[in-house]
Amino acid sequence: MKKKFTKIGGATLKAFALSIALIALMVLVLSPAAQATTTAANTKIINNARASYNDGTGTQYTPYSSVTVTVSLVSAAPSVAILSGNATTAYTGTDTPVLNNTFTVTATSNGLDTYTLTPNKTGDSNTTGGSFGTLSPASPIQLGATTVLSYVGGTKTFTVPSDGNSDGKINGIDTTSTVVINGEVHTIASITDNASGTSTIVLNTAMVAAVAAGDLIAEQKTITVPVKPGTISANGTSITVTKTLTVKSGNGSGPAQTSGSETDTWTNGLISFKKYVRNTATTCNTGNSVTFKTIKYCDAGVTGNPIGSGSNYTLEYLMVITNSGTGSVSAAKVTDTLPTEYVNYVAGSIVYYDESDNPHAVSDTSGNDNGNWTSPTITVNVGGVTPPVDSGPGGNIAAGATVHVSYQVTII
Ligand SMILES: [Ca+2]
Ligand SMILES: [Ca+2]
Repeated sequence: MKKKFTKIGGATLKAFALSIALIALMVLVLSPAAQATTTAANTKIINNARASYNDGTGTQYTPYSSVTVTVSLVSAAPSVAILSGNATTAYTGTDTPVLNNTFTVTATSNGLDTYTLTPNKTGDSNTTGGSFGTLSPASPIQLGATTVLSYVGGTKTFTVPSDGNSDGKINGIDTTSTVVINGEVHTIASITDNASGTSTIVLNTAMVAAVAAGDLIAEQKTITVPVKPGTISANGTSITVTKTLTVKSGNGSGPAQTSGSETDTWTNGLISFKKYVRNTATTCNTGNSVTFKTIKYCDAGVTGNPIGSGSNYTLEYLMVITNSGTGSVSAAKVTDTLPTEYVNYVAGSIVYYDESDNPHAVSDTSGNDNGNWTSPTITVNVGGVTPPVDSGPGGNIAAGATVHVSYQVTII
């Protein structure tokens, strides 16, 4: 840590006395082994010098001189760390939901400094453009800092230099502050803020690591950056937004530090839906087909006889619902309206197959399970092992999962 010294006081001195005072001050500056490794801003370095001599007439003189130096604030790049890691949520619409990223910012200046906060979008994908909401707390922020003079009575209590102003804060640190000392995070139990000499800081918890004179007591704050996903470009594909946080000391004119990169992801489900049919008495061989639980269904070329013919009159439909997106879908419901002038629904024939292909019979009555037949429409809530009751919204289908619904009709 560099030091700057500002001369704020002095006197008209005889050359001899002045030289003594300056030599004393130089010793003070040039003997770091005897001094703190870092000195807090606003520390008053008060140096008293006294000369004594005999002017040759036998008269003793002892002129006295004092000079006070105030240590300046030296802005330094803060420490900026990601507190919450990469986050993932399901996209639900333009700029929703917002994901909150948190960062810790820790002072490294030697006193109360003002820091500007700037989130930087370093990349995004599958969106019209991710953006940021208002930071909390808003930029700029202030972080206090001071330095240890000594332990007092254990490992919770420190003396620190007075900041020259008894205002209830020591270089910006008070009982609401979170501070970092030698890498340990602590809260403040109490402070004694004296106008001169030394002040005192008492921690709530004892230090584990050793602390030496000159170690920084640095305030830390947590910054929340709200990240908005923008509007999705391609359904079924995730949105990503990558960002960093840059923090500049010296109210934006001092050294800066930028956090590591953090990527948020908004998943998006996408349902593909396909209906197939088979005649339960024959095997279909036309069009596109799917084999489900060893039975083949087709999307074309299936034939059947009217029920009055006595054979080949039962058709079985199979609906395949696949989530091919990156996120789950919700409120998944299937409805199918039958051409009742040509077919009759086979009572009790609805079966729901869950994501593990396990069958679940669905009663034709409304409100007692996840589906019903209310002529001319079949309604089935789907998703999960036990989808929600059909009087409400449908269920959730996980990314990559497939569910099925089947039912039968006879040809009139
Ligand atoms: Ca103060
Ligand atoms: Ca039912």
